[in-house]
Amino acid sequence: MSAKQSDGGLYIVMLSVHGLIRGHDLELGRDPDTGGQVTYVVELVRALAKHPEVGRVDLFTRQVADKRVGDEYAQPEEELSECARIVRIPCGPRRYLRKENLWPYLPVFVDHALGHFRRMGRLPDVVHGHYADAGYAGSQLARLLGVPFVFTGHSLGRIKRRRLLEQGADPEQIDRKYRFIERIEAEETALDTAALVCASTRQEVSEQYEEYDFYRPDTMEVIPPGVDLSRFRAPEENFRCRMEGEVERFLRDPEKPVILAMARPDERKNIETLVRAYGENEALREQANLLLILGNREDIRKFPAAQRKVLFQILYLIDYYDLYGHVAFPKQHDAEDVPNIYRMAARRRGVFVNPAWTEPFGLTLIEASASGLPIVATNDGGPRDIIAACRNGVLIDPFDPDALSEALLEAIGERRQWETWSKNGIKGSRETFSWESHVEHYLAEVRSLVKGEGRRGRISLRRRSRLPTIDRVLITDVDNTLTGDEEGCLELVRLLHDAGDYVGFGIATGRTRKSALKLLKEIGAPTPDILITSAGCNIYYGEDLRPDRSWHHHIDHYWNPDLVRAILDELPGIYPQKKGEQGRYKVSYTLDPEKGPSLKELRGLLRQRRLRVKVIFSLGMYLDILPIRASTGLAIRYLALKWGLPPERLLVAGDSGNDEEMLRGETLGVVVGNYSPELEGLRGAPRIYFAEASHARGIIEGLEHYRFLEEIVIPEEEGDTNV
Ligand code: UDP
Ligand code: LCN
Repeated sequence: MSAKQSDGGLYIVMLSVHGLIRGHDLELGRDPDTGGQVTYVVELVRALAKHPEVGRVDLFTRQVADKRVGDEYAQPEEELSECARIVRIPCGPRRYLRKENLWPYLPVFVDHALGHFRRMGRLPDVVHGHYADAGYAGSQLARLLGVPFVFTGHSLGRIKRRRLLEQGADPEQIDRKYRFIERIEAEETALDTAALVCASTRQEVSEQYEEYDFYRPDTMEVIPPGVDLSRFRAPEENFRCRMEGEVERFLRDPEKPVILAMARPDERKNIETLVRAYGENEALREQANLLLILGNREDIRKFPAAQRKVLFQILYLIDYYDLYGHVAFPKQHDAEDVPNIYRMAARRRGVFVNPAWTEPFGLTLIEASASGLPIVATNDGGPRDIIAACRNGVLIDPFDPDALSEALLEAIGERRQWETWSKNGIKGSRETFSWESHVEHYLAEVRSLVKGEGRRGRISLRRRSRLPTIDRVLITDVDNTLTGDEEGCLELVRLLHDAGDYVGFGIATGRTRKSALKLLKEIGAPTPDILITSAGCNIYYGEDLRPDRSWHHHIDHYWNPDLVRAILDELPGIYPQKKGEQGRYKVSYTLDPEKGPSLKELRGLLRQRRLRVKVIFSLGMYLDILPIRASTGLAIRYLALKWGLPPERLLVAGDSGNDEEMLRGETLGVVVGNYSPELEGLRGAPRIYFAEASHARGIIEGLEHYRFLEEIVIPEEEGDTNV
């Protein structure tokens, strides 16, 4: 194929939420969130955009407006090429936040992304999320839009957590610091949703994803990343560059071979062990200088604690071992210097070292290889595959400083071997790690997904006009939100009635239609304009309760209730609920936890039979199996898309854990005063109002808080002032 299929070609949306992403001079290493993943997504997007089959690639990232970072990170759009761009999506406060603090804002990101598609009038053919945070956001988007989801983990929470625990870390402390619970849960959701998981190494599939409940090796493909060969190449004979002077001022004998390490200042990169090994080995100090490139710094004291700790420790060790004259630790470098730094080290017959505790891939290693620099690297995922493919170095145990020194001495000490490794790296990196071959492999997979899924169950963006007079809707849970205070409920009904036809009344409940309607009648509430039942399985409209058939069509995808029943009916300790509790999209049981299988076993059994379902266990006994795409949160977003209602015209009220998903996001949330403790985590989340009053009076208080029945006012949102 030659000409670009701009309109007809594939439309791919990549999501990479955290860190600082722009189209030029990437600030890699500036902070722990701006490293290999940022290089990877930007290079992948550019490479995909060159392919004739691809019509458009958008890279969605977080919009940041903060005087501590460049203005371009606030720009809503940035062109990367004719058919690729960065789209910056609001996600909570405008200021720059580290990735661990983004969790409460991801639903907001999802709502804004949906708004973007609505404005564009076009849906992507595939959504691809990178890392746990975009894995979660992307799963939500893909489930709702009905398009295939692709996931790349980059680095996995369970593995990092295990490594930290092996080193004696305190579980509670690390869970708090790294937010492992949210991260791992998001990774599980992403794996559950993904039609394709792109791994960078074989080990990632066989040893890392394997630790996850939703491990499905048949969805996983090893597609190693590439290296930009137009930037990284071997040095010419008399090569010199700007950085030479920068480095020479640190060193007594600058022409000695260089041991180069380049990494984000992150404790996982284990640069501390490298400096100790170097400091303690006299032969090494004699034979080589050490060059450390650990991002850029001005005033270390202004860095976040984790980064500060790493940098102070390195400076301390340089002083402790008195490495002055032997170690170069430049304060600044820019993107253009990076290829030159490798070349500078290659010209001095040096070695690149990466002693990280774990390294999912390690782009620096293929950059170094392509520059003709042999490598010494940790015996883990990426380095294993890279050294197997390039035969240009040694693997080491990152916890053994003596082995590290030995390997470094070997790499620089033997001239012939150095030559061989250098040549092998240049050749091997070209043959095995190119973005062009990555893209070919990737598109072969994506093509079959898009073809396989077709347009079945895809959401249509055409706006309907069946809710002609309604321009805002209150959607509330029933049990204990609308019910519990009869008089309050009647007062709310009166208020809505008096407000007129432009305010819609919606219900979202786990109950079936029949039982919800019966209860509404008992408490004197009118038939709702919109009724969402069975935890998001059904949507009905108006007095005559017309079902939304396209929603059914959408969630029907992957749904096979007969097979669910055939599997579960056989098991001990599980008993089907009454007929009235069963629905076309709800298979319900009571489960005796003493006699029956655990939830993990249950999920495993369903997965083995290739079922993609939601398993919900509540009140210690009720077990509901629902279609994977059914949820009240997604049903509400579907309504917003379908009827063209912006999220701020939807006020959502609830009281308990199963309302959490629908409360989050850009809609206006109200948690009534009698809420159950599991909603405590919503405090501080954007657009969530905790009412003082309970039950229906709490809803009334929420309506007043947002002036929902008048001109809607959203109280000032946290963080907007810090621009
Ligand atoms: N990098 C850089 N300057 C630094 C540290 C890293 O430019 O001070 C770049 C490096 O060239 C590579 C990326 O950041 O492109 C790091 O990727 P890698 O996969 O090695 O590690 P990650 O940061 O993803 O853990
Ligand atoms: C994250 C990492 O830690 C690296 O090992 C990878 O190279 C990078 O992401 C890109 O996938």
